Amino acid sequence: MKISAMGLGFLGLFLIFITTQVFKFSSDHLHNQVYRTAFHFQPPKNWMNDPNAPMYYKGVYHLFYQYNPYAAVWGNITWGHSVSYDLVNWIHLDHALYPTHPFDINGCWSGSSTFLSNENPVILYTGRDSQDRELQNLAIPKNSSDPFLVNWVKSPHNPLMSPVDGIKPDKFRDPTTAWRGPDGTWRVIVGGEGRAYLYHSDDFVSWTRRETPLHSLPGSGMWECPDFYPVSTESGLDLDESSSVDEFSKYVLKVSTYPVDSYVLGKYDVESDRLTVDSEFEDGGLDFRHDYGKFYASKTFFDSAKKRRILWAWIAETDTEVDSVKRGWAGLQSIPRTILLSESGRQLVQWPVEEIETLRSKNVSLHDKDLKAGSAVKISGITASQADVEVYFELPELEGAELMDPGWGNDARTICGKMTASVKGKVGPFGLLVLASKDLTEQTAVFFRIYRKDDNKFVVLMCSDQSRSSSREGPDKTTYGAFVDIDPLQDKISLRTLVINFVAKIYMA
Ligand code: DQQ
Repeated sequence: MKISAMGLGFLGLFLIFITTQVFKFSSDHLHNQVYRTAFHFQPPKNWMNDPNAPMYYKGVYHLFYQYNPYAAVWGNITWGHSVSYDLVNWIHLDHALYPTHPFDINGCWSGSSTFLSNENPVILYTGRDSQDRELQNLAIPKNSSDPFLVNWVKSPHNPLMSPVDGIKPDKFRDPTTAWRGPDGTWRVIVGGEGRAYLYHSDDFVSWTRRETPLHSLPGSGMWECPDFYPVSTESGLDLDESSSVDEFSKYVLKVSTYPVDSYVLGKYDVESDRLTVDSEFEDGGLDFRHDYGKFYASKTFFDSAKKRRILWAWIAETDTEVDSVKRGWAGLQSIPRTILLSESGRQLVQWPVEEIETLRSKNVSLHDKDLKAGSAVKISGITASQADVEVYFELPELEGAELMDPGWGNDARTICGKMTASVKGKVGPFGLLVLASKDLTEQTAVFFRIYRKDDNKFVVLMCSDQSRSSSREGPDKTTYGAFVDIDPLQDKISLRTLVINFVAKIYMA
């Protein structure tokens, strides 16, 4: 397998600096299984989906996750639990929550953690009862002096919130981290159909629903795994730090509507509980997403150790159920990412946590490579099935860029699907070929195209073409794409790609 930089159809000069790092393999014998990842989070076996209640407590990072203890398919949902000192190496513990009571007998579904005080973390989660009604429940650590928080006890007051007063019983789930207003009252939101229900409580046990949801958009489907948090241009903010939310800060409301995680930015007034959004979900084609590939049910937490906000998400790898069962596992978690508000305040920016760089070992660099139309530069000396690639493309002139066809609309993914890596253009495609077989019949192209718009501005389209990622029939071969908010006349195009057997995750700086 190899990685190549390609300049298909672009006449001009690129300067590329490539730092390719090969990740060290862990000695864990499971990593010898073909296709298991060595640096994304995975439990030793079986099915995993949403990340739940991530938190940092007494020097330890915790990750809980939706887990089937019996098979590599979704079902019997319990909370798996793992801990880490560095977000890279993980210790797998016993399940934290599993179906035991009428209020969660059909599954312990997603939820979040809240610190009632520094020494007092708790979990709110959704339980499904025998009639598949969704109920919100509380669990507390049995021994909060244990940094691993191994044992959890379900509150005798459960369920705390039930689907009454017109709430659809099977569309009421995934409580967020709660936050406390200056009035001392706790607030939390719960996902519903096209809305985020808002609840208040003074004691964290007795909750009252507010008449007005925190936000709603009729017809937008079930809002799974909502997430609500403040962001700033420079630092991560804790939910309770509402006082530090100034002109450089905003609030994010993220909702997961399968299979996409979208967010809106806005100002939130904690006293009136009013969220005023900058633009609506899917407003004029501007649908902001946490990611444009397989990345779902994401959840953030505030890392009090490094004062940053970290984002996790479930990556459903693209294979078939039959193959998952044969392999014995399904699902991984994204590399955790730090998340901030962009300088412009218009969108979020993310980057893999710095700890991931400790896995870099062998380094291969290429500098000042001139990429001609149809040419490819092979990067040798590495095993490309696991690599961390940084590339910078410098574009000398964009005179010849084609006009973007207005008939194409705003859907980058559709354009990428039409204009695949093998379709020549004026400025692009250029980018990387990863996980390519010797004869290039198998390859995943991560590439850019630059178009001119009517107003003579340029737009940068970024695509990830999986149509040739596998020669097998089963795996999903969707092509993904997004427009990237950079000015190619001013900025170099910089691309970071984390490559593993199953997934290539791409970050733009
Ligand atoms: N997964 C959980 C639900 C959530 C969904 C069930 C999102 O709580 O809405 O496993 O992937």
